[in-house]
Parts: sequence; C-alpha cells; structure tokens
Amino acid sequence: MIAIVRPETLNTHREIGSGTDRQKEAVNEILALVKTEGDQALFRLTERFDRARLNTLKVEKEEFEAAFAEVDDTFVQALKEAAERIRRYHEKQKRNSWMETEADGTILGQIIRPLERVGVYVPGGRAAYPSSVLMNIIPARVAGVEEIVMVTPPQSDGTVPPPTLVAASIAGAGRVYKVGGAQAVAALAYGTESIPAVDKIVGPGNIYVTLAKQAVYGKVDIDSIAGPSEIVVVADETANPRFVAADMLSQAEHDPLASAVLITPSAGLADQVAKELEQQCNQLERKEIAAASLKEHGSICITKDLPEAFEVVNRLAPEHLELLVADPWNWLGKVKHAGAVFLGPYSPEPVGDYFAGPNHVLPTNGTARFFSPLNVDHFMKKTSVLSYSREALFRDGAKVMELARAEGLGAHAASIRVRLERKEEGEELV
Ligand code: HSO
Ligand code: ZN
Repeated sequence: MIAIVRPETLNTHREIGSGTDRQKEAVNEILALVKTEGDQALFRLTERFDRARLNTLKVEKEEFEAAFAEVDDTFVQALKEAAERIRRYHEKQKRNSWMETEADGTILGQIIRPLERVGVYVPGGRAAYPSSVLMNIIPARVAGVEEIVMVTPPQSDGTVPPPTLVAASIAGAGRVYKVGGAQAVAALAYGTESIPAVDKIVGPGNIYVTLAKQAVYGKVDIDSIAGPSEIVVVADETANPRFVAADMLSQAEHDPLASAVLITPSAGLADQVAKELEQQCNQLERKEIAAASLKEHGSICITKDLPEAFEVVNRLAPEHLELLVADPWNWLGKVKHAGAVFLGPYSPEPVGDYFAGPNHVLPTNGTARFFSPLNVDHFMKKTSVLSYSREALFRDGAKVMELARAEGLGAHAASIRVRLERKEEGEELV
C-alpha cells in the first residue's frame, strides 16, 4: 500500500495552483462580472455554482443564534478553549512601533499598524473546518484589524453549516457573507454594494479561489498559496509504530493529494509501520481518501542513520515534522526547514491542528524554506519615520548629493543644496 523509497529519490514537491487556461479564463470572466455588476452578479453566480437562491448575502444575527442552538455545548466549549489558547500564543507575536534618537537629534523609527480590513475565505463542503476559521481570524484580531469580513459559500438551501458560523462568532468575525468561489474573492477585492473592499484576503480555497486570489494580488495582499497537506515523521527504533501510523493517517485522511512520509533508520520500525498503516486505515471512516493518499503520495524512507534522515527533512522542508526519536530536543537544532515541529510521543499533529495554540496554516510544498506559519505580522504593516536634524543634514548633505549626481538625478542633489547654501549664507534653517 505504501512505497518504500531510497533517500535520494524521495520527493514530495509538486506543481500547484497554476490552473488550466480554461480555468483562468473562467476566473477572469467572474472577476470582471463582479467588478461591473456588484451584488447582482454575486446573486446570479451563487445560484449557478452553489444552487442557492438568496435574498441577502449577509448572515443575520438570528442565523448565528440558530447555529449555536444546533451544535453541542461540548463542541462550543472545546472551540472556545482552543480559541483562547490560539489567542494567547499569537499575543506573543505582537511587535511594537519604535523610535530611536541619535546623538545629533536625528530620530528614526517604524510605526507598526494593523491592516484596516481583512477578508477571510472559508471553503464550503468537506473542507469547511471550524478550526481553520479560528486559525485565520484570531491572528487578525490579535493584530488589531478593525474589520474582519468572512465569506463562505452557502449550501443549496441557502444556509451556512452551523459549526462554521459558531467558529466565526467565537473567533470574532465582524460579518459573514454567503458567497464563495472566485466571485467571493472578487467581491472582497473590489467591493460591492453589500460587501466592503478589503486590504488583504486570506484562507484556503479550491483552484478557482486560488487563481482569483492570484489575479487580484497587487490590488490587495493575499496569503501564500496552500498546497495539499503534508507530514514527515522522523522516528527511530524507540518509536511506537501504532503512533507513527496513526499520525501519518491523520494527514492522509485530509485529501487524496495529501502526503504522509516516514523517515527512519530502523528497517524493523519501517516494517511494523507499514503493517499498522494497512490495519488502521481500514478502520477509518475516510479510508478511501487515506488509502489513495498513502498509495499515491505516501512513502517510507529508510536512511543509514538519523543525521541522514535530517538531511532529507531539510531538502523536503515539510509543512509538519514529527520527531518520534529517543531525544527529540537533541535533534531540533538539525531542523533548518519545517512549518511546525512536533516533539515527542505526546505531541501528535492533531494537537497542533486544533488546540495547542500555534497556527495550523503552515507553508506547504517545500515553501517552509522561505515562508512562515500564518502569524500576527501578516496582518500588520509598517511605516518608516525619519526626522533628520540640522547637524546631521549639514554633515551628510554632500554625500547624499554625491550619490544623487552618480544617478544623474540633479533635482535630488538640488533639494539638499538649497539647504546647505543657506548655511553658507549664515541663515538659520526653519
Ligand atoms: N492539518 C491541516 C489542518 C487541519 N487539520 C484542520 C484538521 N483540521 C493542515 O495543517
Ligand atoms: Zn489536519
């Protein structure tokens, strides 16, 4: 069921998010339609793609109340506790504005402000994860974003699944609109009669949503493009094969395209895990998905030792990395590239997916080489502050003019010269 591969041939990286010409054309048409026709286009497209006839796009207070009445209290309680842990973790990421005065009186600094408006896309259907609603909205709240606008496709009866609404309310989404697909991205980017234009759009979606986000990038900011979920487990002979297999399956059940990989120097463990995978997979509700994922994108890789295992890890730069080895903390320093690292037998990935506090929106597909988990900084921006002193301008003016002349920019040089001349004439600058 699962391939055994050699370290040098193991590869989890794939082409993602590029779409076909047909798909791009369809997205461009939708973007243009929403831009020119606003809400009317949203109603028509929602009827066409979601089979829902709506009178209003906005989710009303009563629908939130009904959603809370429909879900279990224990679910609400668990979600609230998760939200609180996620909030506390992200609070630590907040950075302050700063100003520094140099000896001559020059003041330089940086003002850090939250974005004013953020749009959060929440997919419908099978991938409507309440946990992802928390993970996308809470960092924006912690950053201090004033308006968080959530969009999600309605079901054909015009409703949004209650768990999604409950999560939106607990996370603190200001308003929720029933619209999905490329049309939702268009609405957030351009604004319509009922949906305000935002500064940044985050949240995962299907290929149409992804292409639409790419198309509006520059008009607004977007988050990084999420590929299928991945886990790499590095384990030695001390690891429990049941745990290893269970954790690999927890990733595999997400998506037939997800990838679960075990890297181990222990051929014995590799054998046992392969058996456990077969057995445990059969017990799963989502066994078809998990089996397809393991078959197409799963692998077990046997290395000569643990150092070689970490070389492979750094080449893959996995989204999730579990260290199920005797001394996980001793190996942490060897991890150069990973979205999130889970240490020891009591830190299975689902603890991080739902509850521990760190964000589960992580760089996929090898992008952990240069991207970070979704965090508070993603919802803030900076403004530089400069106040040069008289003394400093007279000291540095000639050097600035030199650099300006070298670039052939005479007006730049002149803006300094008019000030320096006044000094030579003995005048005070005001
Ligand atoms: N493992 C997924 C996140 C998730 N798991 C949501 C369950 N719900 C990608 O990091
Ligand atoms: Zn997960």
